[in-house]
Amino acid sequence: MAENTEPDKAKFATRAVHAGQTPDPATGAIMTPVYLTSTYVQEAPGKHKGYDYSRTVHPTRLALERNLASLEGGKYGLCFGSGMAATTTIVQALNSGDHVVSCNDLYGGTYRVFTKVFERFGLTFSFVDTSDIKAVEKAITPKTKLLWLETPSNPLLKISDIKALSELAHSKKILVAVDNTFATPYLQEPLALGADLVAHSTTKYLGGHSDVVGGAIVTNDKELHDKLKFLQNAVGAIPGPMDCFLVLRGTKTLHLRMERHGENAMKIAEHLSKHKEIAKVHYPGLKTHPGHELAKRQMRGFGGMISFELKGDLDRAMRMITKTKVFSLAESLGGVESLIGHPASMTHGSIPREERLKAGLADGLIRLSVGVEDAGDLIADLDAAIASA
Ligand code: P1T
Repeated sequence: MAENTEPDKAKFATRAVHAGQTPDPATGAIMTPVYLTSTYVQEAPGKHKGYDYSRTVHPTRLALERNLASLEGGKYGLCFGSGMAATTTIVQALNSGDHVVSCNDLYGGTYRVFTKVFERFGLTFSFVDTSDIKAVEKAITPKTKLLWLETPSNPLLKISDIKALSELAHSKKILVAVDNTFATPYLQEPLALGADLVAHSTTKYLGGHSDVVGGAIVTNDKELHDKLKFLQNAVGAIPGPMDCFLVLRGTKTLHLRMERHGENAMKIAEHLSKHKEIAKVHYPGLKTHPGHELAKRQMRGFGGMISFELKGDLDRAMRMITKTKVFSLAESLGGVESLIGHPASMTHGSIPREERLKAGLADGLIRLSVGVEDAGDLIADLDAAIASA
């Protein structure tokens, strides 16, 4: 991009394409090179071009870190080898004895790392419905150091009030981290709403093409950044150069893809909500969704994720998800292609059934990651699968 352009003052679409990236100084290559190098030659000990070792700092990763920071409206970005590595690094900044209040509808792997890994190191977690501010207030103890939010949540698309919860948390000196994977920075900017940290699985919409696993954290707080940057280097859960390149290529079209994901999801949610074989539809774009008004306030659009319950028994739901032809039965989300899944046995299988049911995640719940295909084809595919199940 032209040197006189200030990417961070530019609008989202311009930042998506350009932020963090300059033509390669050696060749003029417009695309950020995939620097396949683990180390850098120094003129004298400690005298180098800013790069000493690739776990610590890497040029392709740095471009992605700057790009994601810009998209989230943050000063500092840090990239990781997976979304779980990003989440883990945030929790690693806490100490044994600290308490975390977390949403109770969240990615199963996040629940698993909190309870099966970090509880062994003396951290404690309370899982509550964070769309209810009073429930959060009640769960806070003098030891609470972090409020962990997913909004919209996975898989029930619950909406939590980032601004109000940040005010509550900050009044008690508690940090707020928002997993913004479902919304993406195009639809929601948690830092502007008061959160301290944004976490991502870049595997999903940021990468956008189901060809990479990655994670990221963005913050405006220098002290927090320094702590997390130390952990990124000390623990070493970094992404490889090719993975960084793929996510960087993905973010260039994030705004375009999110518009289509949202348009398609809205049409499908409306269709399903009128369908006589459907018992329940969870989509924040529907006026009947309890978080609809809040989602309208804190998001630019409602995103591409939907979950629903079919009428009838679990077997019918399990049959239906194997009958689609355009939607593929698979874990993950956020790619250009549509996916269908069964959270209770797939993405959320690591949450005990009792906990799942308490959070409202029914055994028969079906989750859709709506892609960017033709909406009519997607609706016809779902209708045919429901009819044949
Ligand atoms: O898979 P990984 O890149 O490590 O990201 C973990 C993660 C974190 N946060 C949210 C909200 C997520 O949905 C995920 C991963 N989720 C799936 C694989 C899934 O199908 O829900």
